[in-house]
Order: sequence, then C-alpha cells, then structure tokens
Amino acid sequence: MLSEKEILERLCVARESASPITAFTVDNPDLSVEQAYRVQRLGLQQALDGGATLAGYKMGLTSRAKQVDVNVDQAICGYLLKEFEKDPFEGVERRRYIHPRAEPELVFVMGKRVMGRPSLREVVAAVDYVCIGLELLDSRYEKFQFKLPDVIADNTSAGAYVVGRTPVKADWESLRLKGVLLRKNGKLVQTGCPAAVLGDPLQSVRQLVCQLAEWEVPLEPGQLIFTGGVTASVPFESGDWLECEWPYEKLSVGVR
Ligand code: OOG
Ligand code: MG
Repeated sequence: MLSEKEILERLCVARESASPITAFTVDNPDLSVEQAYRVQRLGLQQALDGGATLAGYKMGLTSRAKQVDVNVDQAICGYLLKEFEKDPFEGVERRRYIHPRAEPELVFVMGKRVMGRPSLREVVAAVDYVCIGLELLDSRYEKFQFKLPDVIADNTSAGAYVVGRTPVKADWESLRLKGVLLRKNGKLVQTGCPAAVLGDPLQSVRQLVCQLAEWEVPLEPGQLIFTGGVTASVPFESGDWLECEWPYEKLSVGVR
C-alpha cells in the first residue's frame, strides 16, 4: 500500500508531465475516501507552502449528468488555486493537459465568511454574486477512469477554470432555472438547467460548507465556488473554441 505522500507524488508527476497513471484503486482497492481527502489536503498544503494562492473550492458530481459521465454517484469537493485561472482572452494551452474536458458551471463568489452547517438562507446571505464559469477538467488517470477515492485524491480532476465577467446579484430563487448552453466551435454540444445541480446550485455551496466544517475550514469573503457541472463534460483539442452561454452572459475561451 502506498503512503499518502507517495500517492500525492505520483499525481504531481502525472500532472506536471501531462502523462497519465493507472488509478490507485486498481492495485489498492482498500484506499478509503478519508485517505483520499488526506492526500488532497496534503496537496493543497504543499501548493500553499510553495507560494500558490487558494482561490476557492469546487464541488463535483453534483448533477446526474456528471455522475453518469464518470460512473461515480457521490458529490465530492476539491480546491481551486488562483494559478488554475485562465484569462478567456489568452485561452488555454492544450499541451499542458492529458485529456482535457470542459463543463459549464455556476460560480458563487462569497461576500461573507460562512462555516459550520448553515441553512440555505444563511448561504444566500453569505454570497456576494454569481457568474457563469467553465471548468476545464483533466484527470491524471488513464482513460479518465477512476473510482471515488482516486478522483478525490486527484483533487477532483481540477485542471483550469475560466470565470465570466458579469456578476449576477439577484434572482436567487430563480437562478436555478436559468438555462446554460455549451458550444464547441459554434456547434451546440450541451444544454442544461442549473437545477440539475442538487435541485439548486446553492445546495452545492451549502454541502461544501458542511464538508469544510469537518476540517474546521470556513469559506472566506472573495473565495469562489464552482458548484459542479450542469451538463456532462465535453473533450476539446487545440484549435477548438468553447462558448458557454446563459441569460446574463456569453463566455468564450480558445484552445491553443
Ligand atoms: C470529476 C470532477 C467532477 C463536476 O463538476 O462534476 C466535477 C470528473 O468529472 O473528472 O468537476
Ligand atoms: Mg466541475
């Protein structure tokens, strides 16, 4: 059985060299969710010690479409570093990733600190605004295949992300009904409704707060939360351009 440090090291090498590894549960079927989160937390600590900045968190597998995507049916969370953020005008570099995929998400930006087990109303009170976002996933595992502990250790396949520029501060009740489209090279490839995410993406923020409470970690003002793919994810290659649209904004990003 590999130690948590060894698992983390292998994941880091896979990420840095953009070359995939076999999922750990293939040879270590006993790897637990708790150990996997310890690997993830250790990864975050190492990144912060190395000078990286925590931007916020992401929830994953919060919609049925996403659970079917990767054959794992439980919501998970990971962290987002400022360094993962891409400017939509600069785009993303395909060669940095193994087998990247894109998915549209609602992104909540916190205005107040929140911790513990808040009600939905308390979550709304702590949010500053919402934007549309594109998460650019990249699993470090061969064929994008893994089990629950693998994907948790791999920081929930976090790769890069792009956040829209049009903050929405109203309509909390009906945001979950505002449709989201994903186009690749101008062709419509996914459509979805934010309510696909746990009935309301705000529930995803609430679940995240409850998960973080287990580590006595709060959500802080300014932190952003990717609430989970509204639709299934879509693979992309260099030369592609991706566009995500919802009633308030169109967000495009090119792939070099
Ligand atoms: C796991 C990450 C899931 C989401 O939004 O559901 C995720 C994966 O699809 O590789 O980010
Ligand atoms: Mg996601």
